[in-house]
Amino acid sequence: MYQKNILLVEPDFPIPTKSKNHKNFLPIGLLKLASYYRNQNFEVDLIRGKKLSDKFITPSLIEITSLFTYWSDYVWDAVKFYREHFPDPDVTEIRVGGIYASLHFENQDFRYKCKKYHVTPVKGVQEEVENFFPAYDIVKNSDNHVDYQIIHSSRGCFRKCSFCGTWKIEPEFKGKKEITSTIESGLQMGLKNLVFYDNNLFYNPFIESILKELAILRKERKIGWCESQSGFDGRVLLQKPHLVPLLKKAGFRYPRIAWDWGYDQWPEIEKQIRILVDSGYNPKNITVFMIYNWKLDFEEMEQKRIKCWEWKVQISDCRNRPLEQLHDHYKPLKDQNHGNDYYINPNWTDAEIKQFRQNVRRQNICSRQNLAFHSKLLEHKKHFTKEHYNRLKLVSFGRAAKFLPDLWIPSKVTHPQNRDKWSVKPVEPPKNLAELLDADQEMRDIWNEFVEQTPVKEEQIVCLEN
Ligand code: B12
Ligand code: SF4
Repeated sequence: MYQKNILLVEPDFPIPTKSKNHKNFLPIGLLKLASYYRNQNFEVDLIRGKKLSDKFITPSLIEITSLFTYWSDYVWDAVKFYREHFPDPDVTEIRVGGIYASLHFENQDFRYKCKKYHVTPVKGVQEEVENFFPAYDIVKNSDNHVDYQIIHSSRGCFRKCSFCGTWKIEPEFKGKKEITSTIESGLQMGLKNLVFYDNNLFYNPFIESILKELAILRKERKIGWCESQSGFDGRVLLQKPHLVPLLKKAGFRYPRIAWDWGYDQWPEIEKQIRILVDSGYNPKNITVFMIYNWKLDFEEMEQKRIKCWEWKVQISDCRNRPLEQLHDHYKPLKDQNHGNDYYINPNWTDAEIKQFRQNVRRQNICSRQNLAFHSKLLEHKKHFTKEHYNRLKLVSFGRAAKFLPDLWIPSKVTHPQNRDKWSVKPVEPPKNLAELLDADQEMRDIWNEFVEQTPVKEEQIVCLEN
């Protein structure tokens, strides 16, 4: 006999349906709560969006999770929906927890809304819930293929960077001594891949033995790949480079490091990348996190970007969204310089933010695909054949630019055309592009010579001329 009916709610966050079960957006906090309540023999249902349960009519408790502060509207929208359906707080308690709730716990507006809807706010990590293995069975069914587990092998971060909320959500650093007991139930369910949500994985004093444990599990084929969502702490990495070969043996893929501070720090970052490369990581699979729309201005961020181009690593550009920010209506194609739609740092303009984002995106494509330049027209191969495409990739910038009016070179600082106004002009290729390409004898000669001399795979083609 169930004593309580618990409804667990993930608000209708703007996550595309296809990404709902992606490793970035599983409501992991709610899955732990589900196990915790099941253990007490309570009936539990998970709702993703605004719907009523078909398992029970009146929930005794509704647990609503929250994520980014700028998604707070979705949280209150869910609260309103459920409070309207279950108006009596003595019959149905509603609690809101998770990241936004923890970061805004003391905030007046948050408190006011909690009072208005008779909501109990909950701050931070719930120790009593943490020990329960997330109820992946709720999201794992024939339509959804979850083959990974989300893990925290540590909580907190001691660095306390001013723009970051982690040390407010998880104020105390706590590291696990071993990992097998945390993951073994998941391994039995076939969840072989491990996604670490730690803020600072390397800071755990037991990280070495955890990596060794993982390396053994990997050798025994009990686990697949591992990934750390946050970057590895570069300063710890430099002090303990021997962790990187262990990381590799443990099956960590796509290593990430952060370069949040000035351009002048590039030699340090270069050393960190070198350590990763020396342990067998391909630069293409290394990502450098960079916060922008922050203290460092556009010019300096561009210099940092170009350094990453020289290293041929990927950039993950993190637009600064302050912890106080309760909305974000950023639209990549729209001019939003008035600053009402999303946060713009006084050092930046909307056009610079969008330009930097675009530059990073184009550069990442070039690094990944070994291209010397980028052209959106080249991305959409509808205008020419595969051979034309390869010919264009082979010739000098100057020659290619004759055919590709939007050709862009990563190695140069690219400002927006107007610092105060963002505009995006659609670029059209010359009408008869294929014919023009065929008519260019020199380009055909370069291509033929290349094909004759270099029996390489197509994806290895880089710009050869000049
Ligand atoms: C992993 C992570 C990501 C992942 C996954 C996010 C996710 N789904 O959680 C990815 C890579 C997608 C990501 C992306 C970004 N992130 Co992030 N991320 C994190 C990180 C490190 C952990 C988040 C986490 O653990 N989630 C899982 C939580 C919810 O589960 P849990 O902890 O096990 O849940 C416990 C409690 O929270 C509680 N609980 C949870 N829900 C509920 C509900 C109830 C009712 C109760 C009682 C309890 C409860 O109980 C659980 C058990 O103890 C946090 C930092 C941090 N330490 O929180 C930053 C963080 C959330 N990210 C942040 C940022 C800025 C970003 C980016 C915007 C970066 C960027 N500029 O590109 C992007 C956003 C992209 C986008 N789509 O908008 C900021 C948020 C700032 C803000 N203003 O909100 C944070 C706080 C880090 C920071 N720099 O300050 N991120
Ligand atoms: S090192 Fe990273 S996780 Fe730690 S406080 Fe700084 S930004 Fe946050």
